[in-house]
Amino acid sequence: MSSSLPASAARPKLLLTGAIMEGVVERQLAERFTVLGPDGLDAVIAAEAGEIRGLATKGKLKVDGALMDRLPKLEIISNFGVGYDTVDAAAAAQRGIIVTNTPDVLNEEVADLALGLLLATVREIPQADRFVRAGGWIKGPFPLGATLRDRKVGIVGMGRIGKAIAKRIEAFGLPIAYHTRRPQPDVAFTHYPDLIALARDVDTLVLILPGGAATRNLVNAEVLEALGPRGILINVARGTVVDEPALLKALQDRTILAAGLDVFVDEPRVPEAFFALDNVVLLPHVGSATHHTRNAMGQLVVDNLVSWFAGKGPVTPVGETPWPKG
Ligand code: NAP
Ligand code: 8YV
Repeated sequence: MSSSLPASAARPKLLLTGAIMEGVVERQLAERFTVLGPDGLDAVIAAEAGEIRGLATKGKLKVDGALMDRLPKLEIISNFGVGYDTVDAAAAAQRGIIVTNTPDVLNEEVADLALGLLLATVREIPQADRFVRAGGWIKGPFPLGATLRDRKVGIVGMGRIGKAIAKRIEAFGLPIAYHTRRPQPDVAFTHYPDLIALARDVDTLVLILPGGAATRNLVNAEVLEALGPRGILINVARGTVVDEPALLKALQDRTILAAGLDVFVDEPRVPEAFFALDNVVLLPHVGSATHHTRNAMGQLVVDNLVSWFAGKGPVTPVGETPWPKG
């Protein structure tokens, strides 16, 4: 891998693994690069493998070591999204390939959504809306329900977005504690190295940490049991962080009170058993889904590639592939 640009490579070849954002990403990339894919991806890779120097990707398709090995000239993988659990960043690092993501520009948006989902779940806002539409109010009042007032919130993940969520929860006047592997030096909340101990001491868990092998099923039956019958689980992280069948059972058996889920294990397929439950609010992974924020994320995907191929290094490299190299 080399960061120097030969004069003949004025338009480096880029592989697009799927649609990202036509207006913001694809159009700008097409102005500067020879964009290959996403149609006929396999055939394109077979024909152009030795020429592809950049890759832009979003979500679904796994960018693993096997794919990287098919692209011997690959220098950079630019991921649309701050979470890059579909990109094997360790494999990229071993091969000297830079990985970039889209941090910070979505912090406030995702935090807003997390609080919206928390309120919707505790106060049953979608259920109340359905009640009015179905003519239920004519027959009698909507039943009294749970409150945010006496809750203690545990945040799992206290990074960029976790801190933006904490700021909002503080404004609601609720005590906060958190679980991460290492305590955060710049927050005053109580740190729990043990997630089960945190779940036992709070009644509301908000998940905002990366997906991938290291966090798979972190929130399992034991954690849900510790959270208890008043417990509310909000997941705006990744579906894989939660043992989905265990959560389903806890909601069905009412061993926790309710859940608000923006993310699922096999998106966009949501297990149908959730649809029958009135104690869960389901969203289609919309944490960052506004024009404003998706535009900013798309621009960062482009900026990383443009900066790299101008010889200026990546703008937002991930931790596994630091720049300048450590
Ligand atoms: P970040 O700044 O890197 O923060 C990640 C936090 O998670 C850190 O506090 C980290 O602390 C903690 N963490 C990492 N691995 C952990 C583990 N194994 N156990 C416990 N804690 C762990 O990331 P961010 O920008 O806040 O984004 C967080 C995640 O939110 C993303 O990776 C993505 O999955 C998700 N997300 C979802 C949406 C959506 O639309 N729903 C939108 C944006 C992001 P330690 O390293 O000390 O453990
Ligand atoms: C995106 C996200 O919707 O940034 C993330 O990690 O989960 C969301 O902002 C997603 O990455 C796009 O596929």
